[in-house]
Amino acid sequence: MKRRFRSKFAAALLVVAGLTVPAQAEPDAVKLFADHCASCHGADRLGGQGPALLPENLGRLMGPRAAAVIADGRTATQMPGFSATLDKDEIAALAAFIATPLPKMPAWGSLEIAASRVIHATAPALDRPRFAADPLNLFVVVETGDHHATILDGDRFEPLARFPTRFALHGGPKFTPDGRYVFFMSRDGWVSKYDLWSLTMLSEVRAGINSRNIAISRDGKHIAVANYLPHTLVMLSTADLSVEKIFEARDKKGNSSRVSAVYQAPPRDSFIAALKDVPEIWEIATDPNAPPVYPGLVHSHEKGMVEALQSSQGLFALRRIEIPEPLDDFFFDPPYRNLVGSAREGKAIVVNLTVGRDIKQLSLPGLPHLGSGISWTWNGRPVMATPHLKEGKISVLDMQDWSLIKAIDTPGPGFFMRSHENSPYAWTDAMMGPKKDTMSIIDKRSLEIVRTVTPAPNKTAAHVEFDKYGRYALVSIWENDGALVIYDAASFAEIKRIPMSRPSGKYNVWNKINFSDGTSH
Ligand code: DHE
Repeated sequence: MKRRFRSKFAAALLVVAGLTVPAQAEPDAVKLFADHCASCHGADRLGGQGPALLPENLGRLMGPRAAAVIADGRTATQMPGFSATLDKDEIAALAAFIATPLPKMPAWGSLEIAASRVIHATAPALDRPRFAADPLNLFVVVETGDHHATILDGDRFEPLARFPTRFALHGGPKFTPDGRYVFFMSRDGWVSKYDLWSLTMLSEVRAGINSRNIAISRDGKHIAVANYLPHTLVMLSTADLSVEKIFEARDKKGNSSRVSAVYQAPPRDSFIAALKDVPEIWEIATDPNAPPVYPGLVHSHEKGMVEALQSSQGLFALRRIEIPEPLDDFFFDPPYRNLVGSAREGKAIVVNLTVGRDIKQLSLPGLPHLGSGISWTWNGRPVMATPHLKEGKISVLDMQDWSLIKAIDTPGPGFFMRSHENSPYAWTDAMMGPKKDTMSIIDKRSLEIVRTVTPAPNKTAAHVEFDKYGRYALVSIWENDGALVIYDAASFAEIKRIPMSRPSGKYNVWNKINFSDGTSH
């Protein structure tokens, strides 16, 4: 800063003296990046010890926010601040540079994925965990403030382990059906396998450049990774994170698409994938004995011709479900017969997976966040409820005819919603609005808000998860100096508060492996 001020002052003196001023050179962002950033973030900006610096991966961390991180660094990470080394214009040039897409996206296929694999340890042969706590009532807490995860004993609420994770984990971690192993995914495409019984990080692989989420197969043998960059759906073996298959995401006409998410459909023994840019939903068999499906004709860009794809059967057989328009953010009914997906302009579409077509259009304004929906039985009818990202309400829908039963007004637009089979209450936040510090508790019988709690005034409260028995509700205070607040789920009294660094989500092993109706899947 001082350096630039001095040079501007000198330039002004030259003008006063009637001499010409050489034009002030713009900072050379490419050189600045090579000198100061490349050693950690990779010369190609695809990441290294630090995360990838691409607009697709940075999300909201762009412009002034990126400049602030470059200037001041990031607490509890190895990112130093550069305000003493670089002036304001140089920092602004770097922030603009990392917000510019790469001219050409590099290949990220099976060779690159395989080459990225890191084996940290081998899983020890154990017939039970190395700790006394109930392994099925553990919570995995993702702390995105300083990129760590905590393993919490769900009976005593004492941490058993805390370890660093990859930068910016997103989506729920996924568990093997026995609850022993958990898999995390970062927005940079890293998939990490952790052994909950020995509390050890085992292995990691980079399955994409910009990834969305992961799903695990019913038998726990395969992980699917949904990618925005490149446009692929990657199948990995859960045993050693090796690549089993890569699907290039193209519709029947050959149009390429980002894959916005992938989910496990346990009763169907399949993965269901949402394609962001084309009007298809994919179902991929995870049953080695799946019957044949006929994907039909596909335009092949590589060969410049239309070709008939072979029918496929067995493991990873691909079924294309054609829909009127691309759908995102899915909610599945408990038997996984229907899904509801968000379309544009306040519309949601119900797709019947058995017949493979759309069966109903719903008007759901206010941007419903269907992926956070939960279901229960109300007056003998199966219902689902979803928060809205742009309106302070919860929509409760009848899952037989998909009519709106009630729109419950809440203190503000929210992101997450949770309950448990053993609890009559559902909890939801208002984190997208001014009342971001409140959590509303809804009685699932009366469909009324019966209590609003404020865990920490003026601090964002979000994301609830119940313990295995539905006795306690764990709420996050979503700040870097945040906490996990444990409530008695019946009396709503606070039981305990554990300091944590922006605990973005917490996941109970039992609820996850049993696909509880009250939690995300
Ligand atoms: Fe998420 C889950 C998509 C932004 C925190 N988010 C999911 C899932 C999807 C999704 C498809 C389900 C995946 C799964 O668990 O397997 N999220 C999106 C978006 O499209 C969106 C709106 C934009 C984006 O940038 O991707 C988005 N999500 C966010 C955030 O800004 C949040 C609040 C902060 C963050 O860490 O990125 C956020 N998303 C989460 C969390 C879950 C999640 C904590 C897991 C919830 C759960 O309980 O399972």
